[in-house]
Formats: sequence, structure tokens, C-alpha cells
Amino acid sequence: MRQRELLLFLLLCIAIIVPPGFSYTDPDDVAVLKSFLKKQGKNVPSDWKNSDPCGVSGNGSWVGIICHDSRVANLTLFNMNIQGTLSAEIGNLKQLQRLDLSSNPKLGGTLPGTLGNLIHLDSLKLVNCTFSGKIPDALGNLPNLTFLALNANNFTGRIPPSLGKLSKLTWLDLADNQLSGLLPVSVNHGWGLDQLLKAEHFHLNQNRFTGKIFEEIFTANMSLRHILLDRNQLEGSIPDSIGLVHTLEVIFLTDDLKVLSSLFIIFYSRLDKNGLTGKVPLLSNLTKLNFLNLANNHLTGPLPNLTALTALNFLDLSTNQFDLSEAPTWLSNLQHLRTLAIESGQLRDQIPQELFSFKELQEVNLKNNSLNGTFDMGNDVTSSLYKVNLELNNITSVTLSPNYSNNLMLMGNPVCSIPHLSTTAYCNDAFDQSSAIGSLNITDCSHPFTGFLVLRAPFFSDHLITSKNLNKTSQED
Ligand SMILES: *[C@@H]1O[C@H](CO)[C@@H](O)[C@H](O)[C@H]1NC(C)=O
Ligand SMILES: *[C@@H]1O[C@H](CO)[C@@H](O)[C@H](O)[C@H]1NC(C)=O
Ligand SMILES: *[C@@H]1O[C@H](CO)[C@@H](O)[C@H](O)[C@H]1NC(C)=O
Ligand SMILES: *[C@@H]1O[C@H](CO)[C@@H](O)[C@H](O)[C@H]1NC(C)=O
Ligand SMILES: *[C@@H]1O[C@H](CO)[C@@H](O)[C@H](O)[C@H]1NC(C)=O
Ligand SMILES: *[C@@H]1O[C@H](CO)[C@@H](O)[C@H](O)[C@H]1NC(C)=O
Ligand SMILES: *[C@@H]1O[C@H](CO)[C@@H](O)[C@H](O)[C@H]1NC(C)=O
Ligand SMILES: *[C@@H]1O[C@H](CO)[C@@H](O)[C@H](O)[C@H]1NC(C)=O
Ligand SMILES: *[C@@H]1O[C@H](CO)[C@@H](O)[C@H](O)[C@H]1NC(C)=O
Ligand SMILES: *[C@@H]1O[C@H](CO)[C@@H](O)[C@H](O)[C@H]1NC(C)=O
Ligand SMILES: *[C@@H]1O[C@H](CO)[C@@H](O)[C@H](O)[C@H]1NC(C)=O
Ligand SMILES: *[C@H]1O[C@H](CO)[C@@H](O)[C@H](O)[C@H]1NC(C)=O
Repeated sequence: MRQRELLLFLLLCIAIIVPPGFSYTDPDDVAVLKSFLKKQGKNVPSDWKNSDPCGVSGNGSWVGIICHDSRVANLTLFNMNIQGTLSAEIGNLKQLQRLDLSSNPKLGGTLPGTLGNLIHLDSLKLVNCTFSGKIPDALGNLPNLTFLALNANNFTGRIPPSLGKLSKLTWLDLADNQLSGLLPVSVNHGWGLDQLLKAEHFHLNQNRFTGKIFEEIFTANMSLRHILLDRNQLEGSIPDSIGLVHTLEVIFLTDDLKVLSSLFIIFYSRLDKNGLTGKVPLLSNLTKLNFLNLANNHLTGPLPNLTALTALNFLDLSTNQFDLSEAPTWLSNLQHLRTLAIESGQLRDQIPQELFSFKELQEVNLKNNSLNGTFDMGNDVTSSLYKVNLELNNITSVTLSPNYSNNLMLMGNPVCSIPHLSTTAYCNDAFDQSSAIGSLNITDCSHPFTGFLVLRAPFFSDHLITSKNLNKTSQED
């Protein structure tokens, strides 16, 4: 009993003897954070005052800091209006696993190469700031990096081929910068994107990449699910090797600036184009593909044979230079289609009627083709269909379905010269695009926010930027 009391007393003494300046946090880490404070002091969280970033409890007494064994392991200062630049000292946070300084628009300047010293880094997110200059080669030295998101900044120069060394990388997002040059492949550049076998996401859209996409960039042992290359200045043909990546769910190679979300369809003006030419490669192995957008390129040859792509729910082949052909019969295989667009696609004859009974179908755009004869959607029109655009075809008669009363656009067809039709909404441009509701539901792309809603490409729920999403993503993962 006495012994126990003594022990208690001793413990108490120790607790009191510990000097007030004692810091649980490793002094090196304290020094880095202090310098960070000095430079970005204005807007760091208000509790970044006491001397001990990790806190005696060891679970992070400063907002945004999580420690492990008295070392700073996670540093997350998301959307805090931090200003200034990132100093080279950041490289001294030797045990850092996660660095997220996203959505601080006044945080900019060049990235210090010392980031390459953070060898335990698992996740690096510097999204939606104003970083500029080159992406440091040294980022290739981060052996455990799985998540790299530098999108929505002002980076210039090339993709460092050294990123090909990031053998654990699952997510690469460099979209919405001013990166240029060729997409690096190991055979030409020593290291390259083709080596990122674990990567599920290449988001490289909205940059200034030029030249051809090398055949070697895609291999059968890749894990890619999403390839986004729209709004660059790429040329040449789509590499045949894309057909090998059987994990692919989404290909987005267009400059078509139409962004659908679950709530809105937003129509944009065009920016710079990819000028992809040549034939569409064989895609028949891509049976998981649910989204294919090749619109607004200069693709030639026959329309691709998409018979096997039965998972497709978005297909846009508009405005290319495909051969004149009949409306493809494989359309009646694509039972999960929600959106079909083959505008200016040189299609003639008739559209398979089955299409209009597909349960998920919402929107059909076959404007400016040579479809002719009678247009008849049949009697089994799906209730989710809200818009059918057949303007500028050669349709001479229409059999209206009693259970379809949504938009059907027929302007510019011979059928509109029939007097009693010519004044109807069908033959006049009555459809209000801004009221359209479309949705493409790619819910399993559950990874966090990767860029702008408005200026970036496509349709995944993870691209929808709401403050709710942003909060979520700064904490998760
Ligand atoms: C800290 O970062 C690591 C590595 O990214 C991650 O696994 C862990 O969940 C993060 N911890 C917290 C509490 O966010
Ligand atoms: C970028 O960050 C700013 C400031 O935090 C924020 O207001 C804006 O919504 C962010 N933009 C996007 C697309 O996340
Ligand atoms: C990388 O991760 C593995 C497995 O999580 C771990 O064993 C290894 O120590 C890490 N390497 C570095 C440099 O952090
Ligand atoms: C980023 O680049 C854009 C486009 O060149 C430019 O308008 C903007 O001022 C740049 N921002 C900064 C902070 O450099
Ligand atoms: C990819 O798979 C092929 C065989 O399918 C193999 O020859 C090649 O070495 C693999 N590449 C890598 C980088 O593992
Ligand atoms: C489809 O996959 C098989 C087996 O992996 C492969 O041999 C074939 O070359 C692929 N076809 C195309 C068009 O890529
Ligand atoms: C289209 O591809 C399917 C299988 O993917 C094949 O059975 C069919 O013969 C092809 N059609 C044409 C016209 O090549
Ligand atoms: C429309 O059909 C008429 C008669 O069948 C034909 O003469 C004309 O060339 C067709 N126009 C187009 C654009 O296909
Ligand atoms: C539709 O056009 C094709 C030629 O493209 C022609 O052979 C066919 O007779 C036309 N059909 C009708 C009903 O006009
Ligand atoms: C998206 O799909 C999921 C699962 O398939 C479903 O639960 C959800 O309601 C869908 N959302 C929309 C907007 O269609
Ligand atoms: C996001 O986080 C901030 C700070 O934690 C909070 O004030 C804000 O209400 C959150 N927004 C949403 C939509 O959860
Ligand atoms: C972390 O800190 C909170 C209060 O800041 C405390 O309630 C909790 O017990 C601490 N956790 C550990 C593991 O020390």
C-alpha cells in the first residue's frame, strides 16, 4: 500500500519536473514546422502556437498534423488560405507519409526537389494551388508513393520520365496544368508512364501535350481504369495497344467540352483540340469499358466495331471522318447505353429500333447524318429517355410513339416540310439545353476529388467539386 503511494508520488514528481519547454515532437520536425510558420504564418491554423506540434498525447495537437512516434507523419492543410511558397526544408520532415496542401490558391512557386527526400511518402496532393515551374525529377525517388495529384496548378515543362519509377503509384493526376512535350515512355526516355503497372488513373487532360502517343505507353499488364487525355494537342493515331488494357473503364480522348454531372449538362466552347487521326484500334477486349468518348478528332476508316463492349453506357463518336456507313447493328447490343452520340458520323439508312427500349437510355444524338426513310422508335420506349436529336438527316416520315412525349428534334429533315409538322416543336428549335438533366453514374470511381468541375473533363462523381466532397477527400484516403 505504502509502496503504491510512493510510486504515485514519484510519477507525479516526474510529471512536474518535466520542463515547460519539453517537446514531444522530434526537434528536426519542429524546426521545419517553425520555418513553415515563419513563411506561411499569416494563415496557418490558430492553434499552431504552442511549442509542441505533435502534442504530448502524441495524436496531433496542431490542426492538420498527425504524428507517429513523435514524428510528423501526416500534414494536411487543406483549403486554409495558406500563402507563399513551399520551402526546401519540407524535405526534412523525414517520416512524412502524407502531404496535402490542396486548395490554397495563394500557395505557389516552384516545388523544391527536396520533396524527393520524403521517402516514406504515400500520398502527395497539391491540387488547386498555383504551383508553377517544372515537376521535380526527384519525385521519382519516392518508392512508396501511391497517390500523386498535382492537378489544377500552373506546372510547365514535361512529365519527368522518372515518375515511371513510382512502381506503387495507383493514381496519377497531372491534369489542368500547362505541361507540354511528349508523354514519356521507357523505351524512348529511360523511364516512362508505361512502367506504372499499378496505376489505375492517368488523368493528363487539359495540358499542352503534343506529338504522338507512343504505342509502347500501354501494355497488357497495366491496371488502368481511366485514361483522360482530352484537351491537349496530341496527334497521330490512337495506339493499338490501348486495346490490350482490359481493365479500362473509361477512355476520354476528345476535346469535346461537354461536361455532364448528375445534375447538369454544361456546354462549353471549344478549346484546343487533339488532332488524333487514323483508325480506331480494335477495342474488343475492353469489355469493362463503360465510357468511350472519341469525339472531335480526325479519326478515319470504318466506325469501330463495338459489338463486344456491352458495358458501355456512354458513347460519343461525334465529329470525326469515319467512312459512310449504315447505322451500326451493334448498337442493339449495347443494352446499358445511357448516352449515344454519333453526330456528323456519316450514318445512313435506319437506326435499330431496339435501341429505344434499352432501360437506361437517356439521350440520343444522331444529328447531321444521312438517316432516311421512316423514323419509328417502336412502342417500347424506355421511360428514362428524354432527348432524341435527329436534326439534319433525311427522314421523310415519322411514326410517333404514344409513350414518348419528350424531346424529339427533327429540324432539317424532309419530314418537316409536311405542313402540319412544320410548326410543331419537333421541327423548331424548342429544346432548352440548359434544362436538360443527364447523368452518367460512375460511382465506383470512389477516389477523391481530382480537379475542377467546370474546366476539367469528364463525368465522374469524383470530379464534382462541392465543398462536401473537398472536405471528405482531405480527410479520407
Ligand atoms: C496518414 O497518412 C497515411 C498515409 O497516407 C494514411 O494511411 C493514414 O490514414 C493517415 N492518417 C490519418 C489519420 O489521416
Ligand atoms: C480551389 O480553392 C479555392 C480556395 O480554397 C476554392 O474556393 C475553390 O473552390 C477551389 N477550386 C476547386 C475547383 O476546388
Ligand atoms: C514502404 O512500404 C512498405 C510496406 O508498407 C514498408 O515496409 C516500407 O518500410 C516502406 N518504405 C519506406 C521507405 O517507407
Ligand atoms: C497560371 O496560369 C494562368 C494561365 O497562363 C495565368 O492566367 C495565371 O495568372 C497563372 N497564375 C499564377 C499564379 O501564376
Ligand atoms: C508484361 O507482361 C509481359 C507478358 O505478358 C511480360 O513479358 C513483360 O515483361 C511484362 N512487363 C512488365 C514490366 O512486367
Ligand atoms: C485481346 O486479348 C488477348 C488475350 O489477352 C490478346 O491476345 C489479344 O491480342 C487482344 N486483342 C487486342 C485487339 O488487343
Ligand atoms: C464485330 O466484332 C464481333 C466480336 O467482337 C464479331 O463477332 C463480328 O464479326 C464483328 N463484326 C464485323 C462486321 O467485323
Ligand atoms: C436524301 O434522300 C434523297 C432521296 O432519297 C437523296 O436524293 C438525297 O441525296 C439524300 N440526301 C442526303 C443528305 O443523304
Ligand atoms: C435510304 O438511303 C439508302 C442509301 O443510302 C437507300 O438505298 C434507301 O433506299 C433509302 N431508304 C429510303 C426508305 O429512302
Ligand atoms: C448510381 O448507381 C448506384 C449503384 O448502381 C445507385 O445506387 C444510385 O442510385 C445511382 N445514382 C444515380 C443518380 O443514378
Ligand atoms: C468543411 O470543413 C470546414 C472546416 O472543417 C467546415 O467549416 C465546413 O462546414 C465543411 N463543409 C462541409 C460542406 O462539410
Ligand atoms: C488524443 O487527444 C485527444 C484530445 O486532444 C484525447 O482525448 C485522446 O485521448 C488522445 N489520444 C491518444 C491516443 O492519446
